[in-house]
Amino acid sequence: MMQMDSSLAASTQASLDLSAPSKVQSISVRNWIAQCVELCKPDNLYWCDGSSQQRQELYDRAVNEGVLIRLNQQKLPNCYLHRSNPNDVARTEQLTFICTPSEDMVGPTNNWMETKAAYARLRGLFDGCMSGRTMYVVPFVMGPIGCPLAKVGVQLTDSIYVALSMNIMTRMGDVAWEALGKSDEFTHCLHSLGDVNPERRYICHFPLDNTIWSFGSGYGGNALLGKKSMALRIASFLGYQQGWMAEHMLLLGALAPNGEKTYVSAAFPSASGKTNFAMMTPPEKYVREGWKITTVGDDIVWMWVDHESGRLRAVNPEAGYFGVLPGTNEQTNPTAMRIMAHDTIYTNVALLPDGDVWWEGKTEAPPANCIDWTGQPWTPDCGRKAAHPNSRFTAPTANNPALDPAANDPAGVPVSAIVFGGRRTRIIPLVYQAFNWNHGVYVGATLSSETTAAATGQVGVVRRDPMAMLPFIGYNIRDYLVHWFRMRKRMKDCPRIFHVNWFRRDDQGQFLWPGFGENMRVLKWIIDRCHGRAYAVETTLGWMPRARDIDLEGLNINVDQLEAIQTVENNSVKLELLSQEELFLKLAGDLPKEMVFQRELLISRL
Ligand code: OXD
Ligand code: MN
Repeated sequence: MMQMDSSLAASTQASLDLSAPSKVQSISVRNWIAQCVELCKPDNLYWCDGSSQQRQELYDRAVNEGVLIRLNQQKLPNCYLHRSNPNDVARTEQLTFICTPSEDMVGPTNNWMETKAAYARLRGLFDGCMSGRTMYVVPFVMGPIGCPLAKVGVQLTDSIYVALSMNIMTRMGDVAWEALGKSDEFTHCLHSLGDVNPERRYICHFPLDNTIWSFGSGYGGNALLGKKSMALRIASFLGYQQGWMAEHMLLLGALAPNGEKTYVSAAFPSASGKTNFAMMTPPEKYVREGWKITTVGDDIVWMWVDHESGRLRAVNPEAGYFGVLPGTNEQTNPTAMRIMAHDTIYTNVALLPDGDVWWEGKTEAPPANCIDWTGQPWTPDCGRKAAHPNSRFTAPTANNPALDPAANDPAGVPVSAIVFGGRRTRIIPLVYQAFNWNHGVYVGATLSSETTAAATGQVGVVRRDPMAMLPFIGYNIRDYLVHWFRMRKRMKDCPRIFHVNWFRRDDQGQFLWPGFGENMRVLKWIIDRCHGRAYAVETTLGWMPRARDIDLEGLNINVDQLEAIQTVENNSVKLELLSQEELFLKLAGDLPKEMVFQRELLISRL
């Protein structure tokens, strides 16, 4: 850990008032902030308290500094637009590191840097990086206040956009100092935009020090350190040590007409519809019958086993949504459209002449003209996209008209089903259920998906993305998989595990399943399976509904077409098995034995 004398910090920054407000009771936090000031040498310190008055002050300041553009306040009250540096629009997995003394701790799926070497390299970058700038002190809590898993983090950042975004995405401000009290247990998050140069961009995690250092990027997944860095990478490691789970999952509640409530979590890779599924508006017919879907979370869940019931319970550690915009509209996600109608930061979308915003897919017809996400004039025939493919909205969960009543309950909610889903054009059927927990872990571990714009790199390439966690497992995947298998033994009544694929296409490239709200029909089968009600047949892959077990009433799809979506060819499964080889070889001698057995069982079913 970085060791520095805090009195030294005070002397070199003579003009800077370092004195922490009295509400900051933790000596450890005070010393750490002093050390970071000494290193980064900001001109000012700004203590974010989470008040609405201060939030307004920061928005005004961000507008004056040109970091945010105030949008049409009649149409979009308290909404702002941010344009990032064009080189800084997505997570940069190749520049993301787990830093530990030995490489074995991070395994074959992470980039590794040796702890001391990483601190040395980054200290060089952080040295003086905030001179002429303000350092924002952003205390925050991940998890509902009072939840046994809730965790305090403190982020120091020179980005006002990051400070304001953290205010939305986390429980930010004095509430965190209260939760921390005199304790020294907090995640140390140091962040600087630096000169936003990809050559000097590092997102480094030090799980053994409960520390994250992120330099050179302002992009959400790289810079809002409570999210991917703390609530997934650091938390997954803590969960492994302490017997709970941090997962890249949405969490929804399904209220049936008879009052039965079922909670379902689902892991889909980045930008593959978690937000849409978590906020799903069921088809008319279901709404009329009295079905209601409510959101607990759309990106991350923390899950633990309740000792009394032996069941898995879950919370959403976040307090906001950082959702993908292209393709989001009144039809695909009306709830999201309500959520982002006020108190929202839009990033990298187009600006309309009347101060409203636009992105591809928001309306069928594009605007006649606008300013694109880079600030250039745009017309529909100019050959460029108006919004970036990974443009985002950042909005508080409190804006959600369908927020689950238990979304902030520190006791969490019981999880009945875990759904894994990939983006697969071919081979993989619409839905099947794993035979049991261990088979489900194998299904999740071999999850594959076509890559999206959420991370830099080629889009549309099939990659194995175990549990949709490939970029977020903060330790060795071998231990992560073993942890999943072992969790079964902690539970008396474990969730059922399913696999879905909304993205299968026909030979003409047309989607075979309409997706979005119609996914309710698949969810209904999943819920009925959890409660021991729906029929399924045993197949090579798992338990599958017969075509007549999925409700198709009111859909333009007949039983034969549904059968086509559910078809599984043995030859295709063989190809899948071969393409899993890459993952198996990566793990090589470290492969948990259950993975080998499950694979053999699948082969034996062919
Ligand atoms: C996200 C991601 O932003 O997974 O949620 O990249
Ligand atoms: Mn995500």
